[in-house]
Amino acid sequence: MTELEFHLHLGLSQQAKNKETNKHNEKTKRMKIIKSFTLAALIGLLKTSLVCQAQMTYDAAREFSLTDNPTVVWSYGYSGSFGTFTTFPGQSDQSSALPFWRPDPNSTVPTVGKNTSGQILEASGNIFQIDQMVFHPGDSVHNQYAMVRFTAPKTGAYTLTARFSGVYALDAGTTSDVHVLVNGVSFFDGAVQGYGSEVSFTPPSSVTLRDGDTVDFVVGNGGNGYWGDFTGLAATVNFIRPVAVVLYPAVEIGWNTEVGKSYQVQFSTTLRPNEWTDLGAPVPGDGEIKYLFDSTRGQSKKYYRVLTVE
Ligand SMILES: [Ca+2]
Repeated sequence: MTELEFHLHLGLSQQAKNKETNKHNEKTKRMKIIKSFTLAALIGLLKTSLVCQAQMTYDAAREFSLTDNPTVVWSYGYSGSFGTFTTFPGQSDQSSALPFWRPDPNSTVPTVGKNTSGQILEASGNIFQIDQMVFHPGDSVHNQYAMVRFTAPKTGAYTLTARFSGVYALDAGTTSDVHVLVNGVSFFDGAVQGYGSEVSFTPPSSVTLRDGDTVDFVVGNGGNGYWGDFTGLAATVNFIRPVAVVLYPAVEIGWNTEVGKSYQVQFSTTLRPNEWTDLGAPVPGDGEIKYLFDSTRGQSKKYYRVLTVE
């Protein structure tokens, strides 16, 4: 293989992406006309939809379930690897005043639970407020995170709030690391240090989620051991409006070809020598320019090259 042409860097700002998209649309007038009709039709649907769509607030503590996991938009789980999620398999102690979800009947942590006793509970140095939702990371052997997951029931614009608080009142109190992830990628990172310590997060603008996208509320052990790391969680996710049209910039790669030669397009997100991946199958040359489309949705940087395959 020999490298034929170019590297195309897609580390574009949203404004630059829009500019590129506009250029592309100008070149493809026929497509633009079709898109205009499509958008007009969708905007009509959006107006109709807005009349029927009411704002919906989902509250993790209010909707906590001891019996169902997942329950509507919420699920309870854990992770030994940051960004992944395993649903608690179903064990919960429903006879306790402070019932929890757990990985198995023999484990106490990681866990997610709620004080449903109707009174403030004090246990093993923890002070659980009435109706407070709490979670606790796993032990020092497994270093697991405890997680509460919101799964978007429909595509739209959402706002969200998260407040994490220290629950363990002895010694140094709760010492945990807390996070909000969107589709497994960190959106907020913070730390709770001490009983009553609070860390809050509210994004400055709405977040667009598609049907099935996830928002995870996560607690870890803070890097200093898991003992006494019960952390309170108050989390709400608010559906505020539907998004009928979502446009993402993509890339179209074109290159000159020769008869008798074959061409392989590859992409990389790192530019490291061994981290190139084939984009589709080799393309036989015929003397004309060949084109290939690729999605860049969700990727801040993507590089391309075209190789001749002898
Ligand atoms: Ca800790």
